[in-house]
Amino acid sequence: MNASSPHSKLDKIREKVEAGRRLSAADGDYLFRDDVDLHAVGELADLARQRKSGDIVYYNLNAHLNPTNVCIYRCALCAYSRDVDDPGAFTMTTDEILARGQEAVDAGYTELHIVGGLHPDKAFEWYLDIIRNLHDAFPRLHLKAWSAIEIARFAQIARRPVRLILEDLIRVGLGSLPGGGAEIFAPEVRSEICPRKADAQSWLGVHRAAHQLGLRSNATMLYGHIEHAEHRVDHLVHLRQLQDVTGGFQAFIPLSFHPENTRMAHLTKASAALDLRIMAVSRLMLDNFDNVKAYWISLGLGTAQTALAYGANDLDGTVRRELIHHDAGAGSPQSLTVDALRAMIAEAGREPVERDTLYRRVKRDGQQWTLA
Ligand code: V47
Ligand code: SF4
Repeated sequence: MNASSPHSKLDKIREKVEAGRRLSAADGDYLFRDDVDLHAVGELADLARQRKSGDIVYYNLNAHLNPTNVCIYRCALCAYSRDVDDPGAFTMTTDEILARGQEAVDAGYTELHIVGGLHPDKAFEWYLDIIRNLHDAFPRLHLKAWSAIEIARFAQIARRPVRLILEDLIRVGLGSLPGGGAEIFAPEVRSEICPRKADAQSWLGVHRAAHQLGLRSNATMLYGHIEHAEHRVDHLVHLRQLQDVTGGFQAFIPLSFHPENTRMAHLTKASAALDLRIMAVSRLMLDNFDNVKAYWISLGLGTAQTALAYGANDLDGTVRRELIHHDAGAGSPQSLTVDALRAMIAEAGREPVERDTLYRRVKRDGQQWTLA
């Protein structure tokens, strides 16, 4: 029986999706096969998306802030990090950081997405103060900050449990956790692409603790390097399991690996076909996630817009000042205007809706905004 014959595996998967039943890991493996029609997989994902969010596609107004690129981990996947003495190493001052907050507020942005490197000379208090200073100065700006890798490291250097680290951060103004650092959970892949990073259990443990404290968070998966389909499915199943327990994830963001300027520069970037298949299979497997983001910085504008027909219901965002993907050769623009974002969504036949970080609707008059 081939992939498209009547009563094929794909038909059985279609029946499950139509009935709103959960797909198995074996279903996920199957959908990742090259000989399974991409458009058919996309159509199923589109049905799953339509059920969750109808015609709405969310976008938000955000900027990125990377306070330092100095990092002791120096992952093979990373084009962004530097050693302390390297040319191009930087660590921002408090004034520079506050100026970025002011810039975001002046532009009417609702969110600052803050992640950086693990600096050998900075204590947890340095990272804590970044949140405190920004929140004190700009209390309406949502601070989505520090990946689970950073939180796990803070716990190590401060010799305190993750829960207490998170409580400190919440107390000074942390709004939510971004989804970075998940990469691929499988240890045989992790040991090649980011051997020093916190492992899967730590990443999941940080998000579990955050959810238990009432923080919402996101989840990512970095693909298009040395991983195989079974690693992606394993990754998605781990996320789905934790979401079953906590319900604290807001969005999933598949991230397409950009090899340029990394120690894996010999690899070729994933094709648009793989980008779209991963978007679709993610939407189908993560039946308990409300939102799947097309991160245009990583996908490029064309593929991100097409991804809206392959399961994505969120186009992140204005994304001013992004460094991590651009340092790795992302050819996408530095930022998008709101008009451009809205036009991309409308052109795809969907209704653009501005959200804040917690997926509440935003009512806007130029730079002024309130929750709708
Ligand atoms: O964890 C690093 C990835 C992530 C490369 O939560 C790379 O809303 C491609 O997590 N090629 C950081 N990817 C970005 C991230 C993110 C992005 C957008 C939205 C959200 C959210 C989170 O970027 C890292 C890593 O997985 N990354 N280097 C690279 N060369
Ligand atoms: Fe450091 Fe993150 Fe780059 Fe790894 S990916 S070297 S943890 S900045």
